[in-house]
Amino acid sequence: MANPLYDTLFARHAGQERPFLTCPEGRRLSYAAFLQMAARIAHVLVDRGLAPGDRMAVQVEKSPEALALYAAAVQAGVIFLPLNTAYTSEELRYFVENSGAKLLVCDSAKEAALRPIMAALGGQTDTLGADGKGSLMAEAATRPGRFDTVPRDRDDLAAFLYTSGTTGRSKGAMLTQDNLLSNAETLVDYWRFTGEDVLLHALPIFHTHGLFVATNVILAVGGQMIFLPKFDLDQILTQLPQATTMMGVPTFYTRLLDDPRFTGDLAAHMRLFISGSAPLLADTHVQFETRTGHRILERYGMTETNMNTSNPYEGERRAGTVGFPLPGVELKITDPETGEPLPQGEIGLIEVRGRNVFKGYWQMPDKTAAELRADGFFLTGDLGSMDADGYVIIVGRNKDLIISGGYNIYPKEVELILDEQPGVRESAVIGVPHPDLGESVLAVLVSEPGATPDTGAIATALETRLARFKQPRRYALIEALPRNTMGKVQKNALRERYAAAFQPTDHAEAGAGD
Ligand code: MCA
Ligand code: AMP
Repeated sequence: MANPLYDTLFARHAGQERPFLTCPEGRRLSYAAFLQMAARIAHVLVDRGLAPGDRMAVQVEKSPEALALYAAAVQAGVIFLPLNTAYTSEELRYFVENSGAKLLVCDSAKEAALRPIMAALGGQTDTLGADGKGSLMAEAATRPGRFDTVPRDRDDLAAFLYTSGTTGRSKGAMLTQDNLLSNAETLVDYWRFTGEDVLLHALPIFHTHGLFVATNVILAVGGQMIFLPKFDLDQILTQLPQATTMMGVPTFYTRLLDDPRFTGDLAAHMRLFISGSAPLLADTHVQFETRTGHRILERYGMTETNMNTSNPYEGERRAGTVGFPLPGVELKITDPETGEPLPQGEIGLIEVRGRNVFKGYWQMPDKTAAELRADGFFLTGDLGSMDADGYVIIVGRNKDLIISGGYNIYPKEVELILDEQPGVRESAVIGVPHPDLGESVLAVLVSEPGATPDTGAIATALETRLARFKQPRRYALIEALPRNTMGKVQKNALRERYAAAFQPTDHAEAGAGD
């Protein structure tokens, strides 16, 4: 095939008037219309000087045009680099600089701040708003609705997704056409997707979950999506009767369960509910089944690997587990110290290998070598075990990661900025249980002698430096951080101490925050 990803997901629907996207305000787009839009955009990318293998950074609100930009990148052989809309200009600067992106497509509201950054790096900027308007689509409107697809190989790169690291600097995970395609095809079979499916899509499209898992699976079968700009409980309840399937992070399910309008009747016609990106509490699984009769299908993945494991479509979906390794994915549990496989039932590091596993981190050979073994096994940083029936259970993380509402936060990145703040001697950032988001961010600060850090002023200072979801929601002042004999901060002790900080009854010691 000339361009396996484009041909399999997109080209096969050319000219088809079947519906592809429905938006809540009533807008509908057929496959034919969507592909024409993508072709027009692909012409603009080429005219902007983008060649196959060049990077295009994209920080735009969710819209059909934003999705067509992804299709256009694949068709033109350009590497697609989607970025969270919550990132500040300062965060964005790093991503475009590190990736060497030649073009940035951003919201017009951010253009004034971002255009100079791109210009200084020798790149160009185009705009695309939530309403589908801006310089990109104005240009695209003047271009032909057909574009000669650029040939690509299965091993060529299709996307960079940045994922944070323990050092605080994000790493660009390089994903090939084959990584994305093989995983989409596996998931279609495993979850029994067909062209009859209508997916209720309320996830952001700048992460693996919403962009690749949800969208690629629907594209692979020629199904439909109800394309919501974001998770909105009222809209979900209104649109659910038209859908057959939904994918979400656990917060979607806890919010649905908290609403009495979400009844068994409303969900009765649904074929499948899927959850991932963060642990689904066994309690949520049970409550959901009690309310609707549906067992949520939980699966487990990562930016670097796409999806690794899934509970079965038929057969028992076991609460508190992430199911079995997917076909084509090898999974082993190893001793974190020695790397040796552990006997069944023991807890160790989860390692995975398969066509789904990425090619490495962009221009970071040392980090790649540290996490991707020469034999192809990737060290996920997740700790888990396998039960006697082969179900994988994730028990924790070896990596210092917080997952809030499905978004990842690496404490080091936040701590480095907190440590610069007046009156702060040192800091420790931890994730503590949160009823809505699963985990939320709490910062523990140690004062400089004689100083009292002003947490209000610190919170303000962080606003321009870090995306809102990474900013601590609570601050606590402490005499000294607990350390072990090696001098390492004992975050477990802090997590225990502040475990109730975000619980509704709030007996927390921590102050200031929401
Ligand atoms: C928004 N805010 C958040 C989050 N989202 N704060 C902490 N954690 C979050 N996840 C902040 C906003 O900045 C704002 O702050 C306030 O919360 C309300 O914003 P709003 O937009 O109304 O938020 P929301 O609609 O309530 O969003 C929560 C959400 C959303 C629905 C859980 O974050 C979401 O859609 N998450 C999905 C993330 C996802 O797709 N992850 C997949 C990663 P303020 O009011 O103070 O200004 S891919 C992955 O992990 C792997 C590969 C996998 O396995 O899938
Ligand atoms: P990311 O690197 O942003 O893609 O986040 C991937 C991480 O999310 C994984 O390494 C896990 O720690 C976590 N994760 C994803 N799915 C699940 C799940 N079903 N249960 C528990 N953790 C999950």
